Amino acid sequence: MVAAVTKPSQDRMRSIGFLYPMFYFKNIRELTCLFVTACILMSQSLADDQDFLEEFLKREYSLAKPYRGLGFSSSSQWDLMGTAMVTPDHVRLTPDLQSRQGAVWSRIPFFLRDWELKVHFKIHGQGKKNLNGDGLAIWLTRDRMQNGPVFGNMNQFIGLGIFVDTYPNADKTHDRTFPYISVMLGNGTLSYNHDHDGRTTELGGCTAMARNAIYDTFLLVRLSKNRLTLVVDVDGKQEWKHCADVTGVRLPPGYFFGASSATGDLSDNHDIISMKLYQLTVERTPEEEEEEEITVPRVDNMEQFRVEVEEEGMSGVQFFFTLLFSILGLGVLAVVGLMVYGRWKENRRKRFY
Ligand SMILES: *[C@@H]1O[C@H](CO)[C@@H](O)[C@H](O)[C@H]1NC(C)=O
Ligand SMILES: [Ca+2]
Repeated sequence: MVAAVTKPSQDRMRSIGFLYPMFYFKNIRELTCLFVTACILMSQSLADDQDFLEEFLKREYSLAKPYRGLGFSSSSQWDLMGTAMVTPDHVRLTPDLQSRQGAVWSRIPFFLRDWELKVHFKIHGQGKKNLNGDGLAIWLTRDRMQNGPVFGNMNQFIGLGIFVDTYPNADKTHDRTFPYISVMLGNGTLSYNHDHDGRTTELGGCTAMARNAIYDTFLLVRLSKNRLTLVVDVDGKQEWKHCADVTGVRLPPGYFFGASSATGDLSDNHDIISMKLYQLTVERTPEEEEEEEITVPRVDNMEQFRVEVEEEGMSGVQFFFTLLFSILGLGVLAVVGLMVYGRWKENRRKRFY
C-alpha cells in the first residue's frame, strides 16, 4: 500500500551526500534547517508516506474470509465472545438489537514493533441518525476476553483503544459530528467516560461518516517508531484521509488484538469483515534500536494534547473580540463621561452667571 514511496528520494539524498561530501558536512546546519522546514511543510503527507521498505501480511494476527473454524476450532487464532457470531461474509459483533455485547479476540500475544492494521468494518441499522449506538472498538491490550462498559470491553484497560463512536452522549449542541473515531491509550488508571464520549482521554480523532454507508468502510492504524497514525477510508474514494497522529506512543510488547462492540437502548449491526495485520520493515538508527523497556503504556510528550484543553476556555478569536468590545465599551464610556462632565460644567457656569 505504501511501500517504497519515498525510497527514490532517499537514494537521491544519499547520492548527493556521497558526491559532495564537503558540501554535505560544511552545510550540515543549513541542511538540517532545510530538512526541518521541509518536514514541517510535508508533515501532512508524511503521515501517509513514511519510509517503509517492505510490508508483510501476518496471517496469524489477521482475521479474514473464510473465517475457518473461528471461535470454536482449537486451531483458530481467534476467540469469540458474547453475541459475536460468524457468517460467511462477516463477524457480527452485535446484531441490531438492544443491550448486546460481543467481541473477537486474538489468541496470540503480539510482539512486533512496526506494524499497521487495516480494519474493514460495517456499521448499519434501522435507527435514524443519532438514534443508533453505540459503536465499536479496536484493541491492542494487555487483557483479553473481558466484559465491560467501554464498547463491550473493560474500563481502565491497559493498551490501545480505537473507538468508532456512533452515538453522541455528550451535550448534543457540541460542535462534533458523529460517528467520531478517536484514539486512547489506557494505562490502568485512566478511565473512558461515555458521558463525554471519551473527550478527556482522547489523543486524537476525526469525524467519519461510516454508518449506513453505501461504500466499504476502512480504518488503518499504524504504529512505527513510536508514532501512531490513524487514517480512514469511508467515502468510497479509495484514499486514506488523515484522522489522528500521535508521536511518542509507547506500548509494551505481548498485548492482544481484539474488536468489540456494545448496544444499549439504541442499537446497530456492528460487523468486522477483516482485520489485516502487516509487519512494516523500517530502518533504525542504533539509538532507536536500543529503547528502554517499558511496562505501562504511555505517551512521551503529553504537552501536545494540552492545546485541546485550552480550546475549552477562550480561543484566540474569542479573546480578540472580547478585547475589541472591551476597548469599544471603554471608548463609549469615556465619551458619555465627557458629555456628562461637559453638561455639568455648563450647568455650573449657568448657575454662576
Ligand atoms: C496514567 O496516566 C495519567 C495521566 O497521564 C497519570 O496521572 C497516571 O499516573 C498514570 N498511571 C499510571 C499507572 O502510569
Ligand atoms: Ca458515545
